Amino acid sequence: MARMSEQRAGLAVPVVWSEDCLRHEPGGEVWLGVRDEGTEVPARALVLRDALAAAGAPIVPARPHGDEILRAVHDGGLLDHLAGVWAAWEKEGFPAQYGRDRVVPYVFPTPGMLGGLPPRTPPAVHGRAGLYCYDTMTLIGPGSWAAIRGAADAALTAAGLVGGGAPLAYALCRPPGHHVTRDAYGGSCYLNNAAVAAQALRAGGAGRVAVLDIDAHHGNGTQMIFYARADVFYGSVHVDPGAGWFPHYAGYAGERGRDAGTGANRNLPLAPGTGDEGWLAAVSALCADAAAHRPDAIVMSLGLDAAESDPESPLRVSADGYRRAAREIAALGPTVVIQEGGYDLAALGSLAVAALTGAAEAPGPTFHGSAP
Ligand code: SP5
Ligand code: ZN
Repeated sequence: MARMSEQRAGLAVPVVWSEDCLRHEPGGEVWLGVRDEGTEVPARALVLRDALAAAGAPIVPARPHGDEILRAVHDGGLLDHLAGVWAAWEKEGFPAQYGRDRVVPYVFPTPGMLGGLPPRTPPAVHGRAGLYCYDTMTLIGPGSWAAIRGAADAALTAAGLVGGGAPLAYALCRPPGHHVTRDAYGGSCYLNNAAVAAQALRAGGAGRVAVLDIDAHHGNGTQMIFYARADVFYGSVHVDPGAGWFPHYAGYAGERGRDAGTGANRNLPLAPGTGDEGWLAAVSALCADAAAHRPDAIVMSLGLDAAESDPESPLRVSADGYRRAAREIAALGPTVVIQEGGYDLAALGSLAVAALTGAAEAPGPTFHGSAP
């Protein structure tokens, strides 16, 4: 019974976990023509899980879900490609005969290349590898699809908990997802877990959803999935892509949505070196904008790479900064937290505990509203 009281005293946030997330071993990233070790490694997930469990959070297994929500936010071609490209690559002998142990594209059918020609699906898998991918940093190996699908199931499970009345749930998604558009993956992401969670909340009866993205990088994928929609607001604070940071081509302040979605997109790019003060001011501005859209539910894209010690970004946010930001965001409504980036293995655990502690402090109403 000591155990139970310990749990009551601990972090009261369900941590949705899929063991399959460990099976994705990207084996590095090809950056500027050279294959580096890469920082999106399986150990990230173990560090996060163990720190949250030690803080008392219950670990909840991800439940398998069908493809319906996935196919609402993604092109079916992307899903089928991700599910099958490794097997095709292996069948062609790339790993065994040519030493190519991961799927890495080398030709990308950009609009400039095609000049209006009809889209084709090249029969050769090495030609097809670039069809749904926009960079060279996002490698695919034998266990990748199981992990990608497990991460999406974790997002769907957490969305189900919040849709069922929980004020807060966290999906420990790995690989992350916010760089994936409707039909293109990149940035160490393969399926957009945050967009999947938002769409699941909509399907579960939330009329309006706000996605707030505090990863160090702009979530270009989530932005573009909802860019023309009024029912899902997207807001992000991130390092200024114009200052030389991924994703380079999106994340600028002038991107405000289009058609019905005009005004429902908000970017607050920050200068490299920005710390707690500037970052939290931007988070507050974002929260005010999100609140004006009167969301019934919130998705928080929680990247922990804005932390000062992170090797992938020049922002300088502290653990206490994450705690305060997450508290303010979760106060907007019932919240599904989706793990995005964060690469300093020594800091990840305490950053996640700080963020979820802050989120749990928020006086959030639940989705179904059990108040009299
Ligand atoms: C989900 C997420 O955080 N994706 C990040 C994608 C950006 N990756 C950019 C990698 C650039 C190469 N890394 C070099 C590290 C030098 N310190
Ligand atoms: Zn990031």
